Amino acid sequence: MIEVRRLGPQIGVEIRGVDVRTLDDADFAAIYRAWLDANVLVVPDQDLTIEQFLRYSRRFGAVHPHPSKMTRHPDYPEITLLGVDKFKPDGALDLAIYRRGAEGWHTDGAYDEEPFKATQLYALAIPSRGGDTLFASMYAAHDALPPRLARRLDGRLGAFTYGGRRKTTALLNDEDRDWKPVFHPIIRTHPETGKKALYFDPGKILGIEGLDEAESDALIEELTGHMIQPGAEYRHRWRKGDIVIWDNRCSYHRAAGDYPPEEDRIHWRVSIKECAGSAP
Ligand SMILES: O=C(O)CCC(=O)C(=O)O
Ligand SMILES: [Fe+2]
Repeated sequence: MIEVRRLGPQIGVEIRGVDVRTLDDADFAAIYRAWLDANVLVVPDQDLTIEQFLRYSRRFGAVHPHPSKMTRHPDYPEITLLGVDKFKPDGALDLAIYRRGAEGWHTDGAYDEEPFKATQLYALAIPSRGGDTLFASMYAAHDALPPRLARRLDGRLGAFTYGGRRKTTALLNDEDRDWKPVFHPIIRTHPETGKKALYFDPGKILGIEGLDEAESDALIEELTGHMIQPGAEYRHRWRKGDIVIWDNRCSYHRAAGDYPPEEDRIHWRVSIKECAGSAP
């Protein structure tokens, strides 16, 4: 029997009593609907090989290799390794690895022509304390926009690159750092739920089209303050064997980035898009 439990007041749902290796289409459809409804889906207690994790991930969409080539699994380019090789040869902590995803609230893949539909993580090793992942609803952020701001954003496009205004490209190879900006509406309608979201990422946005730089920077600053709404968050405390998938079209997330660096926190991670495409 599948058990469905809400985790947060607006986002987050946990499914128990399933083995994702043997899930039939009807049960998967129920899980997929629960995910669309709750934006973040947790399936605990799974015991997977890479092939099994990839097969399950492909039921959500097309799994694409992440642009950070240096953190790809050597044999499976679609798998990104989180938390692996976090010490440099001289013993220094590599902050780009250790604090990946912890620099601020964001959505994954806004820098892509076809932004990521979802990101899915599978927990292989979890530290004794810290290392949570935090989530928040973009629908709530949109719905709480003051009408004046919502009118100002209506129809506006944002320009996004991998490194954004700060050019944060430490995880990219040199040949991949010159990123061509892509454009997405800041108020974006979710293609499956039809609901509007504040689609915005302060770390990857370069500017808002049609505004001069100072106006655009001020608006980005103002929007950053609207991303997180009280009552629309969920904080995930990881256990080994957890699978967590989040919908990048309607949720923000960030890593807490606070676990003891000498302990392991390792995940397999996949980037999922709506459509199939070719690996770079
Ligand atoms: O490690 C985490 O908790 C999340 C990191 C992150 O932002 C990501 O995988 O996209
Ligand atoms: Fe992320």
